[in-house]
Amino acid sequence: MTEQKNKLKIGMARAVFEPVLARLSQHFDVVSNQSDAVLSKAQIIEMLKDCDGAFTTGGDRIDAEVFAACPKLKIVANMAVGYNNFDIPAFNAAHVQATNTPDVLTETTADFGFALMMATARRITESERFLRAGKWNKWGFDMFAGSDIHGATLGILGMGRIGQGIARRGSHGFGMKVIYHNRSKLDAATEDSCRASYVTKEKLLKTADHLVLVLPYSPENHHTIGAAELAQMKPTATLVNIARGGIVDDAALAEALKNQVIAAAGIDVFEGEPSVHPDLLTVPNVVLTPHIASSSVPTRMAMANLAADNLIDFFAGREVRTPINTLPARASA
Ligand code: 8YV
Repeated sequence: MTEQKNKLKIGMARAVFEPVLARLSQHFDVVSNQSDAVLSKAQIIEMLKDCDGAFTTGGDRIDAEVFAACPKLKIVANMAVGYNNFDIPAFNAAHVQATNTPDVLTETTADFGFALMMATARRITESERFLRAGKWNKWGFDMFAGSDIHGATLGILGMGRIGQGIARRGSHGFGMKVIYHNRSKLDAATEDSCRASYVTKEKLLKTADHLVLVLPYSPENHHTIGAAELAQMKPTATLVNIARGGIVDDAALAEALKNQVIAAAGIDVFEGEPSVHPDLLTVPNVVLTPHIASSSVPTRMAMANLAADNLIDFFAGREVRTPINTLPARASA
C-alpha cells in the first residue's frame, strides 16, 4: 500500500495488537508506540500535537492542557470502559469526541471479579506461596481454612453491567444471596434477572460476606471504602476491588487486614498504580493482581478493535459506536 498524502493522523499512546495497528494504518497515518513506553504528559502532547485523533488507555490523562497544545484533535478513543483519565468538560469545551469500550468487556471482567473473590475467600494465592516456599510438610485440619462462596451473601457496590454480571454468577451459579447498593435502584425486571435486592450502603457493609466493588471512579467516590467502612464489615468478610484505585483507601485497607478487621481482600486496582502501597505487599491475607480484570485475549482484542472502530467511523462521518459525550452541532460559519 502506498502512503497517501493528507491522510489523517492518529497517535497511539500505548502499544496495541498488531492486527489492530494494521487496520488503523489502512485508514490513517499512525504514530505508534509499539515499544509500549509509558509516555509522560509532555510526551503525549508532543505525539499528539499535529494529530487529528488519538487512541489511549486508562492511564493516559487527556485534559484542557492537551487540547490547548493539540488543536487538531477531534476524537480520543479510550481502550477502557472507565474514563476517569478524561476530563469530559474539557472535551466538551474543546469540542472533542470521547469514546470508551463498554459491553465487550462485561462478562470477562465479571468472570475475573468472581475469580478474585473465590481466590480471596479460599486463600488460593496465600496457600500457593506456602507450598512454593517448601513449607508444606504435613496436612493440617484447618490449613488455609477460608470462607465459603456457595450460600454466602454477596454484596455488590456499583450495579452497572459488570456488577450485574457478578450478581448473576453468584445467584444463579453458586446459590448466593445477592444484595447491592447503587446510585439508583435497578428496575424490577433487572433485579429479578440478577436475583438481587437493593439495600443501603450501611446494610451492604454490615451484611455482606463477600463485598465486590464495581463502581466508576469520580472525586465523590474517592475513598468510598476507608477505615470507618471497613470497621462496619464482618470480621469474617472479604473485600474485592476491581473498580478503580482510589475508591479504597489502600493504607486503611492494609491496616485493617493486618488487624483482622476483615478476613481478606482481593485487589486488582490501586491508588497511584502501578505503585502498590508497601503495606499491602507485606500482609498475607490479600490477593494482588496488576489491573487485569478485562485481560482475556479475545476481550482485549475486542476492546482494541472497538476503539479503532470508533476512530474509523468518526472520520468516515458515521456515528461513533460508543460515545461518552454528545457534542453540540457547531454553529456554521
Ligand atoms: C482497561 C479498565 O484495560 O476498561 C477499564 O476501565 O479498567 C481496563 O479494562 C484499563 O483501564 C486500560 O485501558
